[in-house]
Amino acid sequence: MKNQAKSQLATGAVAHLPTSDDLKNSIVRHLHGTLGTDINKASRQAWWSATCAAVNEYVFDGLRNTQRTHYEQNTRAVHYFSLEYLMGRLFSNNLHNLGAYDAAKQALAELGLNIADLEDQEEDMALGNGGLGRLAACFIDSMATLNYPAIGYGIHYEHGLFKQEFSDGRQIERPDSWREYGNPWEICRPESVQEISVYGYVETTYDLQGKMKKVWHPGRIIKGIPWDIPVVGYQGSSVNVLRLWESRASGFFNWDVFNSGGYIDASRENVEAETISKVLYPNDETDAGKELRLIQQYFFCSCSLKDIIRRYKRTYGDDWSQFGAQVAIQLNDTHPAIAIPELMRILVDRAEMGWDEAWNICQHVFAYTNHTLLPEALEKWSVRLFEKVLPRHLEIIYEINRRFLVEQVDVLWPGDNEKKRKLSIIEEGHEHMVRMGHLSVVGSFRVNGVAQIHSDLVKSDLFPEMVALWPDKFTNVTNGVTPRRWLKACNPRLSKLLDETVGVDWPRDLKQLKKLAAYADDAQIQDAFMAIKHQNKADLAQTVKELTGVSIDPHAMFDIQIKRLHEYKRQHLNLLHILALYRRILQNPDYDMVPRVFLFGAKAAPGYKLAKEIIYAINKVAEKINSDKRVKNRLKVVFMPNYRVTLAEKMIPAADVSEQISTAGKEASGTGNMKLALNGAITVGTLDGANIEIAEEVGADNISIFGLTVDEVKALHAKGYHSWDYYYADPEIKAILDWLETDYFTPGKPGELGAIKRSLLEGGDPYLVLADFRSYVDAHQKVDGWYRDKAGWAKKAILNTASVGKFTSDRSIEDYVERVWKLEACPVTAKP
Ligand code: GPW
Repeated sequence: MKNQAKSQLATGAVAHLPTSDDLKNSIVRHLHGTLGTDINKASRQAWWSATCAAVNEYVFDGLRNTQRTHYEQNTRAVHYFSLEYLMGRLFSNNLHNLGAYDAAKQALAELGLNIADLEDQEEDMALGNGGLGRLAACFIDSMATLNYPAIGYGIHYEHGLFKQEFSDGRQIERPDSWREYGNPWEICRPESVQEISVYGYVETTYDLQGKMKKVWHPGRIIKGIPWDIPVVGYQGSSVNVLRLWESRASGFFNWDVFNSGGYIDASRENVEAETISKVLYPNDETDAGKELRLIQQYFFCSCSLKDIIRRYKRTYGDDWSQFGAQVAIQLNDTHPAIAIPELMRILVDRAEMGWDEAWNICQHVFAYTNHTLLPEALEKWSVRLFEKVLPRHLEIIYEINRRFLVEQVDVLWPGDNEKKRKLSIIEEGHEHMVRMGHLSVVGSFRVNGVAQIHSDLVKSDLFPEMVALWPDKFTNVTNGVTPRRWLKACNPRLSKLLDETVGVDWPRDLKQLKKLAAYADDAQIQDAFMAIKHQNKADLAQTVKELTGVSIDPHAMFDIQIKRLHEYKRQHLNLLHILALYRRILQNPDYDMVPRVFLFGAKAAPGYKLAKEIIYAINKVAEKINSDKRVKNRLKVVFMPNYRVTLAEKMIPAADVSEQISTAGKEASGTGNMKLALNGAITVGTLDGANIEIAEEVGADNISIFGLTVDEVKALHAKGYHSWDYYYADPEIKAILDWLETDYFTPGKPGELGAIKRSLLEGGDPYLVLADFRSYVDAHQKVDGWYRDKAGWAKKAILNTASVGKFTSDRSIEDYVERVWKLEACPVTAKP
């Protein structure tokens, strides 16, 4: 009853938040009227669908009120363009944000159902690879919560990120068919269909006044159909929209072929058109350079721009003067950068606007977030491919570049061809390439990195000349994570303790957690905090048993590394440490260490050979260690299969130690680091990305920092790094690497795990694993010592939770609003 009374208090877009009786009635009504079944024979799937339909009555109510308010207020809005949205499940998230989770739990209990069982009916919506896609999901949650008029635009992939299985320790990819049995959270909007063009050629024509005009004769026309996913702000504040485009063959285009007997050709064209939104590219931080990927990027950018323009014209007709004031577009990395020449094309070719006026509009609309400095992730498209797929856009890019080089570069550095070569949007080499990062900087009014050190490096190392041209263009917005999903929903036990100690406002005002610091030495709170951690660990142990068959002891220290598999993230450094501990145990049966469970979760891009070898090596080492009686449970190693948002929600609340061990300068920010610290894990980390800011917030006593700094990494590379020196100088390193090459972990098959050693020695160890090894082992030794002091550890864990309020995505969004978007919040009230 208390919960019911509380949920009624919320105000915002949703007029009446549901009580458990409301939900119960509605669920049964939907079971009958929507699912065509009844309570005696309904499957779990049917119950889940009926419950979602019941929840949607409130969600859609909020959606209507929000859209009406935005239309009436005619507010400036931000349009978030992203190829990826890693949403995870929406059922419990929507319930929590509606303030109706407890009501639903009760309603379902009264119907004889367990809410957790229903939650497990839902597939993850995995339309993203990792951090970049999950950031987009956190941001749209925060924008709705803070009442900012915002739309997320992206692609409605039929298949999201592949599912991962292990076969004899090796990664196998299986297709993800998240929508096979429908998706209750999306609404198809056929009335807002768009058409876009690709391929073809450009004709130069002249009108009667002799004015030149470019006419693009496309080779293909493709339809984009929008699916809207409501994004429920916390306590039902606003309900915004994530609009995802699905590609279809354009009907009329195929009709002739069809009628002339070309049924097969016509259906082939259908297949090709529908291929565009068929599958998410599984490469994280690598530029595949594939034709279909460029078409995906253009497809959703063009559909989205036309959608924005259609909405704008409803109010302003052909008066473009307010476009820059009404529309902000945030480019999530360079993946949607093609939107810049596309808007130029629409303005210049279609609206017949002069170039300068059109360019002025673009430069008031676009802002660009850079998420990486890794050279292999900086997108480049070959001019040849561009010419084939988007011939008119290539011409426009050439003109943008010509003017940039003449009007900007040559003015600041007259006659300096080296500067022009370096700054040109077109890279000259044996194959000419379009540099999408350069295009994004030139076409945007603001450029930001995602953590302070990363933003500094964007300026100093990536685009120093651009900074000289436009010093005020560059800024920082440190990433954040939504505390609704990453604390309130995933860690209900800790959330309850927080409600009781710091009050109930922390989910929308995370700085409130600071009040918890006053209890860091309080024995009762320490016990409560650690009891919660223990329960979460026991729950995870159960999941581990079910998924892998491995038994782990919740009394052991849980040491967790969860993130995509990448050399720069250095999962193999973690593995070398595990091998060092194992070897010490074998050499000294009484080796004294705090029992530890090392848990990994990571997918490797299907074509990333070494990443897959690292997964294989961890699995093989795990097998050996977990079955070795001599270890006496001091060590366990578990690689969780199919790491995804839903698994993260189970692992993060159970972590004692958070592994954030990238080579300094390589991880732009990281966001898992924030989630783990928020849930009371202690970080073992390098001074990289947001780790630096986490260390500032939690203080040196509550984090274990190791390794070379960014400056030291640069200095080492400058003087020449020789990984062999570490191999010969450090007997433990030598022994471990040699061990990996024997058949100890792969009986009868020596050399099976040799790839890691080869990359670290012959390969030159590009990410300085061996250089950081010793200091990494020491950082863990320190953590081992800390853990032996129960009260001391509890204090550190509590202070981590208490100190990381800065890393809410609400703060990131407020930073964007202030430094980039200049938006006004638009509170929504429900129509009575
Ligand atoms: F290469 N990030 C990611 F910059 O998850 F585009 N995928 C990507 O393709 C790229 C970046 C890209 C990540 C960064 O690695 C991580 O450090 C950062 O926290 C995250 O983006 C969100 O900013």
